[in-house]
This record gives sequence, C-alpha cells and structure tokens, in this order.
Amino acid sequence: MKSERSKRLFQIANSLLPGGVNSPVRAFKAVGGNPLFIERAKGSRLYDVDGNVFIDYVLSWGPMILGHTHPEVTKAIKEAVSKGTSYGAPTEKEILLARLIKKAFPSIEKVRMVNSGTEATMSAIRAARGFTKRDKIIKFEGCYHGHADGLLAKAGSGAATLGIPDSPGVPEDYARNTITIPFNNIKVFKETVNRHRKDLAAVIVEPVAGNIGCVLPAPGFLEALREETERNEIVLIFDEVMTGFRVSYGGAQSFYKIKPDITCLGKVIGGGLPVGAYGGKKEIMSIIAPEGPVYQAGTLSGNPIAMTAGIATLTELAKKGTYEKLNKTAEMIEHGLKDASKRAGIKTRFYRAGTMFCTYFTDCEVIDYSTAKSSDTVKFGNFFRKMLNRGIYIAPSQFEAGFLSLSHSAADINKTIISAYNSFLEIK
Ligand code: KE4
Repeated sequence: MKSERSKRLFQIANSLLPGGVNSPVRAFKAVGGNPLFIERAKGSRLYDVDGNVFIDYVLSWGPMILGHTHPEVTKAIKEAVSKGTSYGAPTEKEILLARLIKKAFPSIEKVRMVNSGTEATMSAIRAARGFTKRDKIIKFEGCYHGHADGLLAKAGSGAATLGIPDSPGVPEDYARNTITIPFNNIKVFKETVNRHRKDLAAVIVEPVAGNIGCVLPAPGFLEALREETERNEIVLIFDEVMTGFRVSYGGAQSFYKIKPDITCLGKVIGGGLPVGAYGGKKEIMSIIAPEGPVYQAGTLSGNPIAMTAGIATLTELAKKGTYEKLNKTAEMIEHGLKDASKRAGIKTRFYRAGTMFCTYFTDCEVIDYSTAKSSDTVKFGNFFRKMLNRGIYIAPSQFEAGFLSLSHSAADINKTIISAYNSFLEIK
C-alpha cells in the first residue's frame, strides 16, 4: 500500500503537533506504523492522501452514523454557512436540536449544549456536586468520560479506595474524589456506595463500555446502579456520548430500560461537527447558570452550523426503517466475523450493542477491563495491519469499538468478512 505522502505529512505534523496528532489514539501508537492522512470521505469510504480507499469502521469514532457526506447533512450545512457561522447569541436551531434530543431521551427534561463529550461529562458532574453538595464520584475501570482532570483518575491501592491520578498533571486532590471500581461488579459497587454514601454526589457509567472495546452490562448491573443511587439520593449519570443514537435511537437507556438522572451526549448529535450535551431532571438542570448558581459556559456552545448538522442527522435517523436497516447490517457483520474466526480456527470473542461492536483476540469471556486485557494485542496489531492492507479501516486499538453506518452496503460487509477470514488465517 502506497503511503509516502502520509509519511511525509506525519513527519511535518510531528514538528508542529504533540505526537503529530490532535488526539492521541489517531497516532496508531497501539498498532505501530504511521497514521494515514485522510483527503476526503464519502458514504462508507475513506480516501487517503496516497490514493488508497478504505471501508471505514471508525466513522470519526462514532459520529458518522449516516455515512460520510450524507446529502441532507451537507446541504443543510452549506445553507447554514451562507447565513454566518457563529453569533454568540441564541438561535432557533438550539431549540430544534434540544427538542429532537428530548423526544429521543424522555429522561432529559432540560438540556445544555456544549462542544465535546468531555465538556458534557465534566459539567454533568459539576451539576451533580452542586445539586447534592457532596464531592465524591464513582466511575468504572476502563470507562472513559473525556479528559477532565477528575476523570483521569484510577483506583488507589484497591477498589473502592480514593482515586489517584491516571495522568501527570492531575493533582492528587482532584483524583482523590474519584473512586474507580470494576465494571459489572455489583458486589463491589454496593459495598462502595455503603462505605461512601454520605459523600457521593454521582455515579457515572458508560452503559455499554465502548472505551474497553464493547463490554455489555451484565444482567442486573445497570438496575443495581439505579436502585442504589435512587435509595441514597446519588445522581446517576449515563455517559451516552458513544451509545446515544448508536445502540438505539434512544441510546442504551432505552435499550436497557433504565432511566438515569443525567445523560451526557456527543458524537452523533453533532453529525460530525463539535457538539456535546448534558441534560436530565429539571430539578437538577435548573441549578446550571444562569438559572441557578452552578457555572458552565462556552463561546461556541450551540453553534448554529453544528446545530444544523445535528438536526439534519437526528432527523434522518428518526426516519422509519433506519434502525431496522442499521441492525440488519450489524447482524450481518456479527454473524460473518464470528463465522470467519471459527473457519480460520482462531480464538476470538465478539460483542455487539446495536451498531457498535468489538472482536477481542482472547478465548475468555470479556466482562470488564481486566478480562478485556487478556486479549492478545500483538495479534490485534497484526490483524489491524492486514485489514488495512486489504482496504478495511478498523480502530487502531483493541480497546476501541467498531461502528457501522447507514451507508455500509452488503457488498462492504461481504468484502470485510472475506478480508477478516484471510487476515485471521495469516495471523494465526
Ligand atoms: P470528546 O471530548 O472526545 O468529544 O468525548 C469524550 C468521551 C466521553 N465519553 C465517552 C463514552 C467517549 O467515548 C468519549 C470519547 N471517545 C473517544 C474514543 N473512544 C474519542 C476519540 C478520541 O479520543 O480521539
């Protein structure tokens, strides 16, 4: 595969940007080699600067669920841009996107637009702390909620202990209020709530752990989170930045029928432009400035172009038959990848929630971060490179989810399955 131009651009980028990228996972560090510089995209395809074409399963890490350059989204953005790009004043478009979000997520009575998933979760936690007047939060090992200081924390000496920083630059003080415990472990969760109930402001969870690959909630896990937080007046925050409009139109909360107090959204709701949002119970959200005293703000929050892309995307997704089509494609790829791995005689585990999925190179059941780490990441790296050379662009990390779009055709899926079968055979 030709990659001279990408290589040259990466060299230049490295002299200008830390690691040559604007977000770490794009640097291909987990799989080796140099990242590809993308020239353009259309439908299910990415086209890089060396003329290579790929079927795209990263889809900008989730947002491009309609496929790239969807005509309705492109048309709406072009029209909006002719009226200006940002006013720093309210627009009707913020109302329209808020209405679409509220309709899809009945648990969201009031919502605030921000510019990223990080801002959404950071602000949701501040709202929960302001509302409960408590400081501690519980998060789950392997779940990623963006890069706000307090969320870059890991378990201390043991589960349920006060957190320690998970990155240089995060002060001990910021991390100590974040208690990190294993995903899907109801027993440890209940013990932790019991131990810290008086100080706990919130529990934040990815209802499907897409930042560990794709780890499904064990039966009763989400229910236990809901019951214990309800009983102890702790705010339950569902981080649906990835699962929102992805696991179903109403996200994981609709799929698993659990109603959180606050929901964080991002990715899909911006249709490829920078949008995040957090929203939930009126009594909590009314604490946010200027209605209440908890401060949160943003120059480009509710940006009219970004709102336009989000409105066009959610409007398309709301159309009849959309999720039936998406789920049919997802079932095709699930069946095909499981069958290819079996026929090639390589041990893998495949998990899917709606149109997000992951193949782990392990034979043990993946139920949390530690079992996910049993996956052979060297094998994954080889698989990644073989697939890339066959024109299939999957996430450059074992611990990231794959995504499907409305524009992935049956031919795309068949090509992917044949490529996977041959790549499995070669890496065995
Ligand atoms: P952003 O700040 O990147 O918009 O959102 C942070 C975030 C919050 N919550 C969840 C569940 C998320 O998955 C994310 C971001 N996801 C990563 C990939 N898993 C984005 C890719 C990247 O970091 O470049």
